[in-house]
Amino acid sequence: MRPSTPINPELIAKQNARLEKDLDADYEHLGEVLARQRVDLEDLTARIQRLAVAIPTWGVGSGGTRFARFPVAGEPRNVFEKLEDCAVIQQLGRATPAVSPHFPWDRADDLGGLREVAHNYGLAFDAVNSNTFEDLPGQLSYKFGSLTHTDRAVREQAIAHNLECIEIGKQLGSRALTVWIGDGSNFPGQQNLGAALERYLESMREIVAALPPGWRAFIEHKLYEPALYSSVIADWGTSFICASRLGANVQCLVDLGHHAPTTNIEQIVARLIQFGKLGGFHFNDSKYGDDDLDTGSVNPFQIFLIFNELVDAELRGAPGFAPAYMLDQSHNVTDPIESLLESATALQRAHAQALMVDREALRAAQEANDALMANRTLRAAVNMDLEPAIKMARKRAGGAIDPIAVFRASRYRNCKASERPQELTGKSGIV
Ligand code: RM4
Ligand code: MN
Ligand code: MN
Repeated sequence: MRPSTPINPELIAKQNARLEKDLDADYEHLGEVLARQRVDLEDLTARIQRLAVAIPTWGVGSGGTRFARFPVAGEPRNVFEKLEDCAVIQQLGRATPAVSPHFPWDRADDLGGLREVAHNYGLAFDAVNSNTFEDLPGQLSYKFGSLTHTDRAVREQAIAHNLECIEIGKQLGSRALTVWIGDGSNFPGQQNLGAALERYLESMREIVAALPPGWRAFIEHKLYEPALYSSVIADWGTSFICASRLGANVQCLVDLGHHAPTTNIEQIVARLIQFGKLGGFHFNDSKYGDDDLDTGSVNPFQIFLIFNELVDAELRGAPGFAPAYMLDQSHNVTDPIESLLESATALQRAHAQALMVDREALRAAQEANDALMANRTLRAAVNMDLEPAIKMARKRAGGAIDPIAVFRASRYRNCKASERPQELTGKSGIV
């Protein structure tokens, strides 16, 4: 069956036709520039097309803060409507063929039907995210923790939820479980720091034992929030040691916003690659903390430096290297569809720039301790305008040369505003 297309393909074709001539000229020129550097543009374009980034289902709704949430008109009200928005992003941008669901937020009675709907949009399911940081009516409370709670009954409930997520994931065709817990403490002395981590390992052992063959579990660390004095899985060191203890199918997930400002994240990435424990990413950008701003909007150079490590690992065939790329951001003042389109492009750009790094020159400069030349080699790649390759990759894959322009011209948001009347809940919160 042909994938269903929420945006009229003729609109994409019409808009592309207007931009094609300029793109062809720019692409040809870029080809000449790259040829001078002995780089094949067609090869670069093909590599750009191969980068796949998953969309988080919670990202297509408006985000918010502890203070308020200002929903965008026509935002999705359930997982099926979220899939429709993800399909728009994929149809226009062609870099996001998978969706990462979050349970119980995305609960659906007919999982087979859900998988079918995704399939018809040309979408697959990536890592399943569990949620033991919120209470559900009638359940034991996670106020004082979940997988690390002092009460065995609460830990068992949290374990059971993760097992259910694996079961759901099996039916959706997913092959990974991402576990992020908010567990920790707000007061010095509140928690026995060692005992809490012991309980975490004990709980995770049960979850890992239930992973089907070929599945991975990703441990996501986060410095602070909701726990404000100590978090059980606060940093990559804790994440790494737990992943190492738990087995070969457990790896670390790096959410860019989950570190102290000024942390050298690319070095963390290099370490995890070196020891075969890099599971994947939640990409976003930040200035102060877990801001969940759009990827590449504040510090695109950092994303490039991370991709510099990733490309290096790929080129040298680092063992166990198969990171899952996902976005995880909160769109408080923009249209989430537009933000996610821009963010996926930011990742393609950082990836393409990293592919342009002259690895031989870099190695030579490093060997010679020529710091200036080494840094210049990196910046030479960043300074290149690779937009024609990114646009061509998208166009050839059936997407829009200018996805935001097509999205706005489609009036999709206005249509959804009348099709999806919202209930005013007055709820604040991160999602
Ligand atoms: C957390 C973390 C998790 C995400 C939740 C919604 O801060 O980033 O990945 O599932 O937010
Ligand atoms: Mn995250
Ligand atoms: Mn986060």
